[in-house]
Amino acid sequence: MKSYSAVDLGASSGRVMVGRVGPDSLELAEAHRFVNRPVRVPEGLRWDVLALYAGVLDGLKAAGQVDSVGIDSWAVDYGLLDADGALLGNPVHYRDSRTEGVAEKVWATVPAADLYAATGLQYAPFNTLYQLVAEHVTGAERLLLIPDLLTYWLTGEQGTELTNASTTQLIDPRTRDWSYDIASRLGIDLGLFAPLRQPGDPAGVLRPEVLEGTGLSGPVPVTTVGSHDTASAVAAVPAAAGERFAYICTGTWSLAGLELDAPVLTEKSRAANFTNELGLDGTVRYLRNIMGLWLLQECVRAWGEPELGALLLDAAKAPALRSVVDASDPVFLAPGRMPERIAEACRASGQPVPRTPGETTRCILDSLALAHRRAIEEAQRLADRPVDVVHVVGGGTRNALLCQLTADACGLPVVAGPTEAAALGNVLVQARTHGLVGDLADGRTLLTRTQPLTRYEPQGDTAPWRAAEARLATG
Ligand code: LFR
Repeated sequence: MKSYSAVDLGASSGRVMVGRVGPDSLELAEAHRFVNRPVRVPEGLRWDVLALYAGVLDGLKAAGQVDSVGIDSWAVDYGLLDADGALLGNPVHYRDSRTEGVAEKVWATVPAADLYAATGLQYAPFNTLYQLVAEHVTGAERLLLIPDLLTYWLTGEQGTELTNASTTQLIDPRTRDWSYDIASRLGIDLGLFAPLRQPGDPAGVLRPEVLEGTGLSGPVPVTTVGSHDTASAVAAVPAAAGERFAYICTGTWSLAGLELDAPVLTEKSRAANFTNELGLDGTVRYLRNIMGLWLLQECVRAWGEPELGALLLDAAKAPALRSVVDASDPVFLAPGRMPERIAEACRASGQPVPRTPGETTRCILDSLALAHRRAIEEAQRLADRPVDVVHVVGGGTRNALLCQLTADACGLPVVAGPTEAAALGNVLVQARTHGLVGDLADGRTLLTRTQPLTRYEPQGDTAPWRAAEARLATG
């Protein structure tokens, strides 16, 4: 048996999990969980990255002695360092408004079609590329993506992990290397980035001060994992050998799509705003970003944090598919006024406005299930890869209503679990470096044998979902 600490930072909470892995066993336990509370200061929305680092250190201490540590987090955001390696300011939150209107400026230099052909990345205002153009970086020597920044603080070593680097929109998904041409046309200095690292590569050992602060005895290696949380989560999709599957990574976001061997860079794919992010072992995550449970989190915040269980019961009783919104629409990206914004969207498309929190919650869950359906249908068509089952992983697996609605909307069985998929994918990559598991498929087989999964069969036919889809298209 070996033990691994998996640090997994999400947009609303961070956790340090301990995975214990043997030749035919895999157990995951939570050592420490802490809130990730972005802070709004006069200049904008910022990550409190020092609080996150403190949470990581507390977590490593609580986890105790392990054979290795791996870090994953949300994508696209970064810290800038000076020539001495000191952090220059708090990392900017991807929901900050500084990238508003930046894409149009970028497209005047590099047309959107050229950008997609070169990078395969969806348009999202927060892609690192647009953030860098908005920021006009001066005075920085180094840019480290969030998991790479924390790895640097833990080990003193710098690198740029590939799966997360692919979300910058500066990577060519065919060569899996930098897109030198795009960077030079936009005047982005790729020298800011540390050398690329692959999942499985060593990332140094915990520094003496870290050992002292956490009570661990060295050397404790840090292993590069799929440091984009979605890369780690997809690595932990418990697909059986040969299964034709789609996946949905649920949490603050819903990331719905397929695992492919090669990117899809067609004009149709660009028009449908599908992304080609890089995964483990040469795979491509072909998916669409859907706003996810963010919509509900923001409503719950606006309603003064009512109890979620009661809200979901009310939602289950509320009339189905009465009103739906486009849950992929970037209008829902920024924080604030979410119940009002959802009401406005319903009104604008000529649908009844939800009146109670229960009705609004139902509208959100129906809208998410509908967006899941659309993404999975379109991904199959665009990639010419039919599927038989949808795997739902991540925090949304706890929401039985969402899982059932997703099965109904897709007209496909949903297999829900594991909930801590990102941490499990993180652990599996570390275990691989010790030879405890083989390739991606072996890791997945181990998950199917060791993790509790719940199956939801589709109920009814998909006609009401198709009708709701049509309503949204013409609204
Ligand atoms: C999910 C995620 C998504 C990415 C978004 C912003 O946590 O990493 O994959 O598009 O956050 O970074």
